[in-house]
Amino acid sequence: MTKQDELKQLVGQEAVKFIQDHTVVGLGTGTTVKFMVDALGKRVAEEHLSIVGVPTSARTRVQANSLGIPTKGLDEVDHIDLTIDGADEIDTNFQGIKGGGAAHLWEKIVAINSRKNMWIVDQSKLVNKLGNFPLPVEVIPYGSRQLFNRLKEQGLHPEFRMTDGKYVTTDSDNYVIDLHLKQIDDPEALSLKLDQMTGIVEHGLFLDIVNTVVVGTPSGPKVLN
Ligand code: ABF
Repeated sequence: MTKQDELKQLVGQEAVKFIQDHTVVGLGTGTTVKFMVDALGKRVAEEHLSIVGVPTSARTRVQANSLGIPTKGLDEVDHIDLTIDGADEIDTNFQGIKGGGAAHLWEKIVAINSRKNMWIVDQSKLVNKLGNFPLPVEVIPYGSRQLFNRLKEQGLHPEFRMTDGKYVTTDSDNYVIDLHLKQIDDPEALSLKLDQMTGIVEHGLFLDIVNTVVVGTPSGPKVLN
């Protein structure tokens, strides 16, 4: 296990301590969350916890179910008490970029329907300014090439996310375009601009969403509120 994975496992295990019995928990996506779900499955089995997980991706649902964690869709629960998710970048204002795993649409839908949101990250995700991580944008396939050209004309350095020569598709069968911006000086303004572009379903700027960040550091997990 790499040093980074050890930090991810550390925060995954720390995050699970915040889960109470009889709660509805939003389960994020990514390798850090994978460690958290593993730890949660252990707690559910050992303490016979009665919880419901609301997954943010098909792969998280499969993992949770395989560990005996009951899951429901977002519209099958009354509310979510706490969502625990990963992130690709978090700045000093607790603003984040998510979507490296092509799941940010469902993640954002679950997050805005959660009473509390927690991100679990290794310390490499903490940045002064967002943008070095390419900003994921989920787009409708129809007209996406025209949209790509429009993004390029606006100097947003778009690239279709591809794998093995094929478009990466999301759980909603959309495409992902990553914006290689290097630095985002005004995330709020960029968020508004992208929200107004027809064909864009959702972008990976998560602004004013998270309440608590658990950071894995060599001296142990740090809980930031
Ligand atoms: C997910 O967690 C994505 O939004 C984000 O890309 C990912 C972080 O990945 P990892 O935990 O594997 O570093 O929520």
